[in-house]
Amino acid sequence: MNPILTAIQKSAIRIKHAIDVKDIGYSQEQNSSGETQLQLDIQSDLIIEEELSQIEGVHTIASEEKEEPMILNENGHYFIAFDPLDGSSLVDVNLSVGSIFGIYEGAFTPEKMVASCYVVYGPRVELVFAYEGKVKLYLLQNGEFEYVKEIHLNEKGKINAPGGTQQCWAPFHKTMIDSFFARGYRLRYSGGMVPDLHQILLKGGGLFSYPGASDKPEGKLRMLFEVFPFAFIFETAGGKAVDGTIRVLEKNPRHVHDTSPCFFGSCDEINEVISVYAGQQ
Ligand code: AHM
Ligand code: MG
Repeated sequence: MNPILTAIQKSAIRIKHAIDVKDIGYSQEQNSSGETQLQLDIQSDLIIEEELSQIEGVHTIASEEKEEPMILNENGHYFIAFDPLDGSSLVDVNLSVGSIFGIYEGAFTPEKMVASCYVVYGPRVELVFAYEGKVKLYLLQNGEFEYVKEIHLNEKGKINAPGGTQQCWAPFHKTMIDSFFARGYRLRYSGGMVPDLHQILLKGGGLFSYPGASDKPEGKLRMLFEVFPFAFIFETAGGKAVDGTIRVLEKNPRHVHDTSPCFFGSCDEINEVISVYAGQQ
């Protein structure tokens, strides 16, 4: 697992550099020297592909930026699914973005998941890695990721991060979200899944939701690239991740880009989601 973590760290340093220097959103095709400029998310995808290609143990990669999985080494046994730059449209307005990784042994199915990781590119670059029952936070300092601490969720938090288009929510979903606010939960939603979930993890708990709604019955977030990695991290940190009814890690996408409604949080809030959604069946 160490070589994979090292490859992710190297990718993160290169992606951070690309975010810092690129004028994405202003020039799309060519830079001043006439070189083709790749969109930042494509560039991030290529960086990660390049770094993971150098690790012998990696069998297959799947990326939000690639239509189909790509076999790197038939003799490897790790399968890695990643969203190279989640929330990339937020770079133009200088909000935080992230990279997300799910690491599997033998196949892209949640029961084969062995580790998961994300990187937040914010005022600081931080990396969170869940493996062998622990969730660890690292901070990029002087070109290296230094271990900071373990992350544990409390039973209950104070943050409410409700995703999706409100006018398309089911009425019972709106009532549930409103009732959290009525009990003092504070709105924290940037539109970047990585910083929004990072905040809930570091502040001890709360609720992030991206429900199925009339405009997107299966939600927006992709199981392999966004939902499973965070579900693994939340469960390892002592929280829960469900689709409203069942653990998201009990679902199996039929296609690599399939989405699912999702709710991440501490146990108290997620138990409430399950009971509200059960009342609607
Ligand atoms: P992306 O993969 O195209 O960047 O979209 C994913 C992002 C998530 O980071 C975030 O939680 C969600 O889209 C926000 O969606 P919305 O603007 O509908 O609330
Ligand atoms: Mg994404």
